[in-house]
Amino acid sequence: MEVYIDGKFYPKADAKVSVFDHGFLYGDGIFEGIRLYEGNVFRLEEHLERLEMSAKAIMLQLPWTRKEIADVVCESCRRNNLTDGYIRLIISRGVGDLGLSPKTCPKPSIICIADKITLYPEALYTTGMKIITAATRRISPAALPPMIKSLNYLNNILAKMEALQHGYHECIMLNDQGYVAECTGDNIFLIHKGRLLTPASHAGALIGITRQVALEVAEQLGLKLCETNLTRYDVWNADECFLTGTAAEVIPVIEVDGRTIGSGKPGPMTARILESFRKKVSKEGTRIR
Ligand code: PXG
Repeated sequence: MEVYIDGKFYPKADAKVSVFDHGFLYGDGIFEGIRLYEGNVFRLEEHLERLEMSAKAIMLQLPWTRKEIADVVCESCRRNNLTDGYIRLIISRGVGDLGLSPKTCPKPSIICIADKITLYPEALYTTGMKIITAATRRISPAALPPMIKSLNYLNNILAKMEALQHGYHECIMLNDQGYVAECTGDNIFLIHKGRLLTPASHAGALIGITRQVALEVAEQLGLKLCETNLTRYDVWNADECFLTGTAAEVIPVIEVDGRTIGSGKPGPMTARILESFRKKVSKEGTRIR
């Protein structure tokens, strides 16, 4: 495997960054997780647009055009002979002095890792997943807007550890007001009485690329879309529940906090959304070759 760092490809063992990189020292940077399906990069434009918005939010001037970044992504896939894979695109503030100020970092670094990822065991996509609510709250937008896909994942990692400690793969994170925000690396959706419900971004949800796809296909399936505040009560009493993410794709949830969701089996609408999602990823995208 070869990793792209600032204009060159390095073998995995030699793909290293400086300990003075502020991405490492302070988590000062942003990233995207992108999928490659059948030789096509899924929703590349959307990912790059979100990257640009994250960059703007942290006042990081990207010294590359969108086209140049897109080329880095595609070239990383070709270099590694990938047809299907997972791409981690990272922009860090770059090398600087000790001290928080980004002013000591003259140029940002760009890193692209093209590899494979499996987030949850394959069986869970057919049996459905059981999750719990974490005590750790999603960071408030007043502290750090959760829409920024930053290199600061400690908030989510603390929640993820709670899930794992209790024997679960994933957990719901509530926002500081107690409304459902999202899971640690996935957005959450409910289906109730013919409506598709999901927290709005201001409730603490990342504006997920897969979330957008789920909204599109649900609308095509005739569901009414509703971005609204959701409580745990709403989740427990939903007909169906599923999570979306670039790595997770669309995964059914059958139990939350010990409460069975719907029939206790992956729901029929969830199955149709998953099916439409799979069709979309196999025919859309930016060709790498
Ligand atoms: N919420 C959070 C906090 C995320 O980090 C999502 C929602 C889903 O967004 P997308 O755009 O992917 O539909 C994410 C994305 C990983 C991993 O390594 C995590 C994500 C994406 C890819 C890999 O666990 N999170």
